[in-house]
Amino acid sequence: MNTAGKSLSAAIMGLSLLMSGPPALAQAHSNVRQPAAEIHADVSYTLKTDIGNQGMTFVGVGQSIDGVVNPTLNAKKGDIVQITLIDGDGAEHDISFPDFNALSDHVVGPGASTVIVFRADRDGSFKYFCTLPGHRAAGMEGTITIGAAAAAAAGPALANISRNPAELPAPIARTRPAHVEVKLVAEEVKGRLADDTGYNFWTFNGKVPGPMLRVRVGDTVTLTLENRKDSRMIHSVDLHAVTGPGGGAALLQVPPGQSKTITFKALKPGLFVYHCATPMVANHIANGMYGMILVEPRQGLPRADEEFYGYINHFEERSGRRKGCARSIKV
Ligand SMILES: [Cu+2]
Repeated sequence: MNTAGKSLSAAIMGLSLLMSGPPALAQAHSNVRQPAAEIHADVSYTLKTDIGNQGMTFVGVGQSIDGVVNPTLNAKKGDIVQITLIDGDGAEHDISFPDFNALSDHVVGPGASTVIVFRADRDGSFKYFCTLPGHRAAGMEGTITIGAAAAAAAGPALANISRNPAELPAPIARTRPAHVEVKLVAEEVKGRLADDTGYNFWTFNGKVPGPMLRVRVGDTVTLTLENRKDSRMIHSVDLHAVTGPGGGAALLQVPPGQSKTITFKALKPGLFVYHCATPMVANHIANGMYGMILVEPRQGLPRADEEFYGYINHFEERSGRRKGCARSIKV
């Protein structure tokens, strides 16, 4: 995710050669300064234009805004803000911060760039956009927040809900079946999907994927699913290692604030998925409710130097101009 723009690093390194001064309009306002070498910017951002399936947009390059569409820029009151605009699509564009009388030169042609510098002399949230006819309406608009508004917009830091791939149970050393107890907790948690973007994940045990379960053929497994009191949804578990109805899901539909338990015998060796199987099932899975159960064969598995556990999933942020909500999800 957010890989767009990374290939531009070479282009950015060469930017000092390409810097052009602000246009005539800018010189009419003392607020806007020529980006001469002696000016020290307190905050600098690079934006690259893009025309794609989200319409026309600015895409952040580098720092915390890398790959973010129409990113919210932040500065403190009094900061000298430097904006570098790169033409990423070849069409003609510019960038304007009208509240600070800052308007860039036009950029035309792939890789062309320009720089504007202005002083953020007021607190608040202000728009930036491309002034070419129709471009703002097509999506080239974002926000810069200055001062207290910036702190409020940033909000509390969002937790990383990704499970550490090194977090998995050790290989099973015993040679006889055992009775194994497993507890899963359905938790709906707001976590970090990308910089500046939170998402309400539905999880097993607070992380995605859910914990890896590890048993041996012949083991008897007692599995308890608790659904936290603050959940909004019913949740369940369907283990593909379980041959009973719905892989256990028929007995494990758990309303918020309750727990249910099943007992099953691990009959077949293999690596099986488990997931929430509460309608709409695909929604519960896409929101993070999946994991794996490894049923080791009687003789165990060949030794490995290292073991890792993970899933690849894919979230797409389609919100474009309205960052902060990821709407369309594929797993
Ligand atoms: Cu669920």
